[in-house]
Amino acid sequence: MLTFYNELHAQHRGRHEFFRGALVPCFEKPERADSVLAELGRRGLGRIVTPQGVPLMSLERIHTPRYLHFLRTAWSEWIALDPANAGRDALPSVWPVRSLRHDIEPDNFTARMGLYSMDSGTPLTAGTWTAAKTGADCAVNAAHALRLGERGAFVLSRPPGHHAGKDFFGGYCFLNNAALAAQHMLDDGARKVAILDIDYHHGNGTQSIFYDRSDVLFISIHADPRSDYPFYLGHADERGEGAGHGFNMNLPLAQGSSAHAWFAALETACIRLGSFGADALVVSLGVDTFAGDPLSHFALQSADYLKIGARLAYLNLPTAFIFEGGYAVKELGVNVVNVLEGFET
Ligand code: SP5
Ligand code: ZN
Repeated sequence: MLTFYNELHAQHRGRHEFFRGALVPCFEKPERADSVLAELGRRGLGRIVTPQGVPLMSLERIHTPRYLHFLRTAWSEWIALDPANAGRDALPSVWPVRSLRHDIEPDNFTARMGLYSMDSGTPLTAGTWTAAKTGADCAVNAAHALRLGERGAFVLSRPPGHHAGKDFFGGYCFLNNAALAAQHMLDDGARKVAILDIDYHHGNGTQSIFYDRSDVLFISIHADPRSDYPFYLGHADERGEGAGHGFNMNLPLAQGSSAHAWFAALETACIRLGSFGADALVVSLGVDTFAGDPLSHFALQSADYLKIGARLAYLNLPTAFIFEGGYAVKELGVNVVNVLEGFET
């Protein structure tokens, strides 16, 4: 399996996220990718490739030009407000909720941070654009490799992507790598692409991007949004709208669900994937379903990730694995690489 990786991911290095009235150290940190890279090396699982840069036009297939412009220029605007900001992360503090307007982009930088975000847990830093862009490059390159005949590809990038919508960041995500990979394959001639999101958190960004489309099936297994981030999307009754009706499937599970319950949901997902008839599969691979994850409340053990990979291989589709969440840094490498090894063998 080819792994697409760019060391510039480390340019995104948030100091703090806002949590219960305090700034706490970021969970989403460069050491996460280091853990996976080290384990890939130990197991010798295929080549590691630095991606070619893709044109901004590829990102505009998913994200709005206005949002991309904001992300590219945000850091320089932030430090222009006050030179001392160079030593601080940018976090939003005001949002246009119901009854407020979204159609006029304010001049004020803080107001634009709120317009283009969904939470205060996702710091924007000096290297955020560089890291997010090179991560998106990895995703598009991996999609291209599948179109050229590879059976599997792994996108080892950060920040993650599945919470980011067409014009907003949040949940540690800025550019939706899974959506970019799926769209690239469609633009390159695939007729139908499925996205299976197995991160602990619902992939609200990916769902919202494809909600009215029938050429992309989105399926997500995640913690019930009544109790867990992103809270406001991910319920079982969200099935898609218009032409997309029937092409969105949410499989929420209660906090504390067993590995057995999780694998039953995976089986439901695989049956729908089989009937869809996709030309390719994108997996949003979060391993925050691990029993030892500091943010989450599922019960998967390291050996379970081998079983996931094996089950997905049985679907017999060209598959791109996109790294999403997972915060138990020490075990992260083993858990992620177990999925890839289970897929390969
Ligand atoms: C990609 C991904 O997994 N994003 C997850 C975003 C979750 N954001 C909310 C985190 C809340 C932090 N809770 C700290 C609990 C410490 N016990
Ligand atoms: Zn997650």
